[in-house]
This record gives sequence, C-alpha cells and structure tokens, in this order.
Amino acid sequence: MYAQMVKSGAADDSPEARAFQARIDAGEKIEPKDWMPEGYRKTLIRQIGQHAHSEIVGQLPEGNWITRAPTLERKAILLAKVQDEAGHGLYLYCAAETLGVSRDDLTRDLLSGKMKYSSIFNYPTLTWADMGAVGWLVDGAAIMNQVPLQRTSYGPYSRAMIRICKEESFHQRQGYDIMMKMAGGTAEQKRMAQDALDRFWYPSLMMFGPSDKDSVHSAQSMAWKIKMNTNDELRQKFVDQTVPQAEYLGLTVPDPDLTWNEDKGGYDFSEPDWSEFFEVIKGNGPCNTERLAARNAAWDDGKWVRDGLLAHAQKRAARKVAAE
Ligand code: FAQ
Repeated sequence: MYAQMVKSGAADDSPEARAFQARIDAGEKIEPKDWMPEGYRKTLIRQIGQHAHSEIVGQLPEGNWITRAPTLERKAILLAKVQDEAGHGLYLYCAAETLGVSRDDLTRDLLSGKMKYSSIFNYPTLTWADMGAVGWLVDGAAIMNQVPLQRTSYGPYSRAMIRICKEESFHQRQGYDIMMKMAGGTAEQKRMAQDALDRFWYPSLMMFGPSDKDSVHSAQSMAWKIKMNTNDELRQKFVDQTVPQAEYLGLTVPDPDLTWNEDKGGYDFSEPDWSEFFEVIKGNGPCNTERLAARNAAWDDGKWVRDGLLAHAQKRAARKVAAE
C-alpha cells in the first residue's frame, strides 16, 4: 500500500500537497483549476471513468428487455430508465473531462478492454423478473454507493452525483414495483422473482468491490475523500436495508447463513465468491465478450453520425469566418 501511495504521489510532503490535504480535511471542494496531486487526478479519472462506462454498458442488460416488456406502460418506463442511464454516463464523462482527459480517450480505453466497468453488467438478464431484480438490487446497490459520493471532495463529481442519485431512487422503486407484482402474482411469477433474486444477490454484493483487506485504493481514496466509505461498510448497509425488503416480498435471500446480529445491529451474511469476482473483472464473466462486442459495434456503426456532425460543424465554422 505504501509503495502505491509513493507511486501515486500521495506521500508527497510538499507545501502544495499539505495545503491540498488541509483543504480536503476542512471539507472544501476541489475544483478543476485548483492544484491537485497527480495521484488524486488519476484516481478520479479512473473512478469517474469506470463509473461512466458502467452507466453506458449498464444499458445493455435492460435494453435487452425493452422490446419484450409485458405491457406498453412497462415498456415506456423501462425505455425512460435506460435513457436515464445514458444521461448519467454523459454527466460523468463531462466530469472526467474537467480533469484533462477526453471522452474519446476514455471510450477508446473502454472499447479496448483497458478500462473497467462494473462487474454486475457481465451477468445476463434471462427473464422479465430480472428487470425487477436489476432495478431493486443493482440500482439499490448503486444508490447505497452513490449517496455518500454526493459529498465527495471533487466538485464536478459531487454535483453529478446529486443529480444522478435523484434519478436512481426512481429506478430502484420501479424495480421493486416489478418485484411486488411478480412476487404477488401466480406461482410461476413468484418462482421467477425468486430465481432472479437467487441469481442477482451475490453479483449485487460484489458491486461494492473486494473486501476491505483486498481493496487496493480505499485507504488513499478515503484520505482524499474520493470515497467516503469502505467497500465492506457499504456492503453491510446494503444487506441491512435489502433483507427486510426481500421479507416483505415473501422471497428468500439465497444465504443459509444470513442471521441478525443484535450486538452489531446488522446482519451476518456470507461473502460472495471472490474468485468469481476477480475472474469477472479480468474479462472472464458470463457476458464480458458480448458486452464489449456490443459497445464496439455501436461505436463503429455510429461513425457516420460522428463524421456527419463534425463535417456540419466545420462547414458552419467556415461560413462564420467567411461572413466576418
Ligand atoms: N466491478 O481498490 P478497490 C451503475 C476493481 S452503478 C469492476 O476497492 P475502488 C448504475 C477496481 O476498479 C455501478 N471492477 O477499487 C446503473 C480496482 O481495479 P483497478 C458503477 C471493480 O475503485 C444501475 C480493483 O477492483 N458504480 O452503473 C469493482 O477503490 C443499473 C480493486 O478494488 C461506480 O462506479 C466492480 N464492482 O473501489 C446503471 C461507483 N469493484 O481500477 C445501469 C463509483 C472493484 O485498480 C443499470 N466507484 N473493482 O484496475 C466506486 O465507488 C469504486 O470505484 C468501487 C471500487 C467501490 C466500485
């Protein structure tokens, strides 16, 4: 960890670095033109970039069900939700651009597999009940992680998070509403709801990142208030919030060791299979290849639109110069 801190410039003892840390400790926001350590800038580009990519790739598992939603109303709701995720990606790319990286560079690194996106989006969505589980659990985990990030030290990221969190809470409610309908429906619908919970429970717990003892970045990111909580703290809060919601649905969390621990005021629960998590983030999850192929195809297919827009902008600029 220390070696990494030195490498990132975190152990920098210069007057600038000390003044910077004092601003962070005092709860001040850091803005794009302020001095910042190189490690702080790089960590933010990594985290905000991965977050933006997650929003974009995250459209795919739900986009898969837009044409097959059971009613027109559900279709319209799902369409709006997926569109919101695209918007979140765009706010986040803009926040990352304030750190001196271009959206094209970030996109290139996503498409080449160099940059990561959330592990959760490498799992398939097999039934309509999965749309409920994604909204309830995946957006639920995203909110648990993102609400504290509204107070993150970097101004543009913090402001993007405030807007995103407002929309994510609608998303979670629409997912829970689908689960309520399915769990309260026919025996077959209830079985589908349980199956979706069974498949999405552990991947949702993985969204918070590896356990604290294996988290490479948490200590430095928390000192810089890029992260406000450790991965395990947020995972615990998520379990404590979600178990009663599952009980209300009449569904069973797929963890035989789940027990309420009176002393800690929270649930004891089984850890996800971390070897599966590390395989997924290495590119070997069930849908990694498919997701990256879909994003690459979208990028290639959109080339004529980008070229057209660029040519149009150049013509307008030339016309403006000629008129001056
Ligand atoms: N997936 O040292 P740490 C959404 C990597 S929400 C993939 O603990 P850190 C909304 C990590 O990058 C989902 N990789 O890392 C939506 C690092 O590798 P690196 C996105 C992961 O950064 C809902 C290594 O493991 N939310 O999309 C994951 O301090 C529905 C070591 O880990 C955010 O990105 C993972 N789950 O903590 C959209 C929130 N976890 O980079 C559509 C902002 C860890 O050194 C539909 N991000 N890794 O190669 C964060 O809060 C943090 O980055 C964590 C990870 C907590 C995700």
